[in-house]
Amino acid sequence: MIDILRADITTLRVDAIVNAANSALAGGGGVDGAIHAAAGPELAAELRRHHGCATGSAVLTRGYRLPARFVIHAVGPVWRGGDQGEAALLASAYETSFRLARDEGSIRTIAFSAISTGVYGFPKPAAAEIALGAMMAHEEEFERIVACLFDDASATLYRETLARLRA
Ligand code: AR6
Repeated sequence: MIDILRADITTLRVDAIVNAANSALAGGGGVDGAIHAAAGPELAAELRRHHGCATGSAVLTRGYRLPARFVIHAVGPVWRGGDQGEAALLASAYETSFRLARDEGSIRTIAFSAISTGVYGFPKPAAAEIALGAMMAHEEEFERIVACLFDDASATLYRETLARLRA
């Protein structure tokens, strides 16, 4: 089941949430900043042991003070006009996140932020297609997959895109 929610991802009671991180895994603004603030300083301490993460990949940590037990820190691409492999890198960030979640073994419910669509500038309609395409491909492996959007316009865009992809 794919659910589209307008919510602050740090409040969701799911097994894992997927963060929009940077390749230094250094924390930052946006959803990353909100997740670090809610999880507490232990999250940054665990991330320091990873020495970064390539664009298009992801790492899994515990959730500490979050309601979610795990955080998957996915690194999406910065949008540079679309001819720098951005679409494939964004798809890879989703695929790696799903693989880490499946390999962990106990994750049945997972919520994704809209990776790369904030300060990284990925056009939202194209990002929605990539995100929802990946979610549909993995739908049977999880009890619940949440697409978590932070504003009403994005939630509407995702609902319309999902309806189109399912048609
Ligand atoms: N819950 C859910 N979604 C949120 C929240 C929240 N609390 N806050 C923001 N969003 P961004 P990026 C949405 O900029 O583009 C950071 O500094 C927001 O509306 O957080 O991948 C990192 O450290 C947007 O649609 O991530 C990186 O350096 C989406 O989250 C860089 O930004 C992603 O926006 C990553 O940029």
